[in-house]
Amino acid sequence: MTDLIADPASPPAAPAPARASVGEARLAGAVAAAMALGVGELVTGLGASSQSLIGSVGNGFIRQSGGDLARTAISLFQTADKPALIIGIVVICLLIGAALGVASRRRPWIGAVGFATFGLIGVWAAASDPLASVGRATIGAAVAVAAGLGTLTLLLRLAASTHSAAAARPERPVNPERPSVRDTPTTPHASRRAFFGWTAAAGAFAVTAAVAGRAAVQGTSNAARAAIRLPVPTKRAVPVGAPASMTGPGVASFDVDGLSPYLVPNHDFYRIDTALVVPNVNPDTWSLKVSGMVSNPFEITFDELMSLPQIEEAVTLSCVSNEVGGKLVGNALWQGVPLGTLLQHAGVQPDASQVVGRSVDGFTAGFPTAALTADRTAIVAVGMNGEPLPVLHGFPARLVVAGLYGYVSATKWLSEIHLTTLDAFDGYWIPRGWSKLAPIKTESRIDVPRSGAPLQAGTIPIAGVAWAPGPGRGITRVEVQVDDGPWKEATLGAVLSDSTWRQWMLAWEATAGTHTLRVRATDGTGETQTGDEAPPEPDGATGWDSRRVTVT
Ligand SMILES: Nc1nc2c(c(=O)[nH]1)N[C@H]1C(S)=C(S)[C@@H](COP(=O)(O)O)O[C@H]1N2
Ligand SMILES: [Mo]
Repeated sequence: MTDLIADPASPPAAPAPARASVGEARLAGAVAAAMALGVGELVTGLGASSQSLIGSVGNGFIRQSGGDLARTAISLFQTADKPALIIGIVVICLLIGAALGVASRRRPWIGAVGFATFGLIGVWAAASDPLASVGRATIGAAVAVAAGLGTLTLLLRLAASTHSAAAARPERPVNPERPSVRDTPTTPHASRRAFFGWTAAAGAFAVTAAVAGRAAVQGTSNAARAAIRLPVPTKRAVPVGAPASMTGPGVASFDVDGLSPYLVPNHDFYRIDTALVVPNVNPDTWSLKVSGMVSNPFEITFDELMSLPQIEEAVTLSCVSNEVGGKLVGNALWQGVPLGTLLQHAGVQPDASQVVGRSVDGFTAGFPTAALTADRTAIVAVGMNGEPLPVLHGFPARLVVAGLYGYVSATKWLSEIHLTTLDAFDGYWIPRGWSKLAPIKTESRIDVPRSGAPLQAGTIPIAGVAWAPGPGRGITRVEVQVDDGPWKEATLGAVLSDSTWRQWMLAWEATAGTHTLRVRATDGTGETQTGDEAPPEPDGATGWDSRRVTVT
């Protein structure tokens, strides 16, 4: 029986090691994940890599879900959706971090494996992201993993020391007359404070690192952009003595409140692209290749491109996913080198039938060489409305081809112009269900009266824009119908070329009641816009824009 009695000389069973509570471990893990993300942004940003790890992961994510995105509109990744996706990725990372923190309380190796996996996913995503450099991503991921794991280990230890201090408390001598003695760093109160203090500091550092990393990247292209002076074009889009509505962005031909200006200011211009993180291109290291089925493939620097004669033209750009009455269309002055100049220099082989623009981010858009007739404006643009291209609109250079939807022609952040055949290559959106040939359809839109606006009987302007950009097209007639009345011809604004939209206006003698307004346009070939309704997919929406208004 004696052997059942503990030998008083043997050491007592070791007490369970003090651990962070589940809540503390969760917090520590989330902050450690934030630290990894923030440091990753900082390292990739200081490396002046134009892609961040988070951006690469997001792009990889989009690629992986490509099948599902096939059925969604090109407008899916409009400006508003991008922050949502980035925030989603960050939140998921923080949640996984929190779970890793909890698991690491007992098994620290789980945290190590988890963070290393994070890093590998970042490198894997970068490897298939044309914007990212795998070398920089690897360094960034390694430093990020180290920072994340280090943060997790330190915070878990700090939290654990809280509890060991708590456990130790009853044994510690307490001097009731001098309670402040307990306020040493090993007391539970102080070490809890230390834990939360360090947690907050780590979180703040992580956010600062991320912001600084992105700012470093954007600073490079913003500074380069600010230093650019556009050369005087050999041909200006705005003739001397042109009406005020054409000489600058933001002005309309008709004095109607709410009517779209003839030239849309850059900051109001619609933006569509697949880029989760906008490519920040440094023009000093950027170059443009002309390659493929050409007799003289070549590559030019930004300075060389800028030294070639430039033209300026007004061209209306439209997105194929624009719904009838939608806002994914705009008109601007584009300045740059005619695409023909570069193609002539390259010597396009007679068998080539497709021009493919490739972006630094891997996006591609292709259209038939046959579209490049002498009367079609096609520019490698470096300027928009008199300024260097905004970063969002393709800095330092993009393609603008009059009359073709953006997804087949208007490659932003252009890096290569590749000549091939129509059969040999499909641009980005083609396998995703969109038409290979995509001329912009004749469309018209009512801007005013706005729906829901209070209207009073009397003369009310109905006004908007209509477009059928392209050689031999342009808008020649716009008609408005009120209820089931006759189609009435609207007055047309002036245009700079057949490549732009046209403002229109009709003074309506409105009577009290609810009315339906409709608009339709006719292009330069005499063809009137169809009233048959079709969705944007696969080659552009059709139908008449209409609006119900109530007049009192
Ligand atoms: N690199 C790149 N260029 C791109 C795209 C893109 O996703 N990536 N989208 C195209 C589409 S679908 C349209 S409608 C136009 C829009 O140009 P904007 O954003 O300047 O209006 O850009 C085109 N160029
Ligand atoms: Mo588009």
